[in-house]
Amino acid sequence: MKTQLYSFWRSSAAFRVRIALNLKGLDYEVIPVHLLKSGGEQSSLDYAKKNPNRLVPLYSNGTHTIHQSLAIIEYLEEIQASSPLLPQAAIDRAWVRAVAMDIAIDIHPINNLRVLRYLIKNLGVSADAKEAWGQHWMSLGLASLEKQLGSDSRVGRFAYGDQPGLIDICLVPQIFNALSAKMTMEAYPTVMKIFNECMKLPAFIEASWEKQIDAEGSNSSTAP
Ligand SMILES: N[C@@H](CCC(=O)N[C@@H](CS)C(=O)NCC(=O)O)C(=O)O
Repeated sequence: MKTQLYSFWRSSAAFRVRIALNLKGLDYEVIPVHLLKSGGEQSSLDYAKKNPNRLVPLYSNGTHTIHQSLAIIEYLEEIQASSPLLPQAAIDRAWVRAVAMDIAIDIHPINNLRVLRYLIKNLGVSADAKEAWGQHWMSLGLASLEKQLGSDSRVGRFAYGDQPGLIDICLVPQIFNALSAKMTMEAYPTVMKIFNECMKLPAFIEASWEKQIDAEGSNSSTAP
């Protein structure tokens, strides 16, 4: 049975998994979950039965499901050895995981849709203040990333050497979000160099927002 990925075109976490599946050359079917329509399909009873966290992505191998993008990607790494996403040496694997977590765990969740919604609906925050919130946390995270990647000898064409891996998988969707939030990126030359290298590869291009079957156009105001 073909594996399935519950995904939303602008979801950063789903985007990560789409890139990993493409890099691994694994076939999969995308099941769109619209995060905004009718209050968000992720909150429907049907979806919540599949994933009580009410978030995308959700991966299914036909028998079992896995949530959490990083867990899905580690699973893909274990079942498909080709195109490794993690380095060989334990110390390097730890570094790659740490930098990937900086993005996926420290930067991304603070700007998630439900967090932004809570700011506006429950705390009465204005649209401008919400935007400032997003830019503040993203720029803090990106500055730290730039420092780390700009000074580490393990960085090559990609974040670790000359093959794309876990850091790149997390970095590219975050840059899509930053660009969409109209952030200026001059302060992050290493990050942007890596981003531009990644975006030359079909695995990243095919996983990107506008290539998704549920894409609605880049002017859409949907949050990531
Ligand atoms: N830590 C989770 C994060 C998943 C997540 O935050 N998904 C977002 C889209 S990027 C979502 O489904 N948001 C829906 C909502 O906030 O209601 C992962 O890495 O999979």
